[in-house]
Amino acid sequence: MRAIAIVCLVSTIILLTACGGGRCGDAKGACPTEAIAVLQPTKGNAVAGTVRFSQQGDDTLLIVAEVSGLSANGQHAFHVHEFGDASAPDAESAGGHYNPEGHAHGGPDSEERHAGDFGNLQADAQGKARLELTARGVTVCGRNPVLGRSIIIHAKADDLSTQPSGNAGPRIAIGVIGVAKAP
Ligand SMILES: [Cu+2]
Ligand SMILES: [Zn+2]
Repeated sequence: MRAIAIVCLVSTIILLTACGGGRCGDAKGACPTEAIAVLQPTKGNAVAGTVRFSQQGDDTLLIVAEVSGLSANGQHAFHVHEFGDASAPDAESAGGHYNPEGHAHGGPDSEERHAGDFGNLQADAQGKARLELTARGVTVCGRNPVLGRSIIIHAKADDLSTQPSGNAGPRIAIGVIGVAKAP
């Protein structure tokens, strides 16, 4: 009896350890590592595109954004916001920048930054932008998970310093971050 109890206790501890840090997912035990957000324009805008998120190791994301409908040659702030709620026509329902560790606003390379601070997209003369970015301190569904939150694009550039959100102006597109189909 005692041996069985010990085996049970040990396997419970192993299970709990394996499920720590939000890593335990469905019955297969897998947490998704690939996510996608399909952008939809906010009211009065015409932005479209996709943003793909690929988890690299324990605390890094590779982000690939392909966006159209931006102002020609403009810079546009690009952040993860706290909520995956696109219900408001101006996307204010998405809340503020995703900031689970209580830092100040910054840019993707700043020492002090929100987890969701991804800097700016640079549009070309046709209003199209493509960005590949490696961001630290965020994952798809491990530490500081972006899954179920939203990606927002703003009308203006993020100055990477003004608190709390880089003086980036209105929200021109939003995409809710969901599980991506396996490539
Ligand atoms: Cu934003
Ligand atoms: Zn921020």
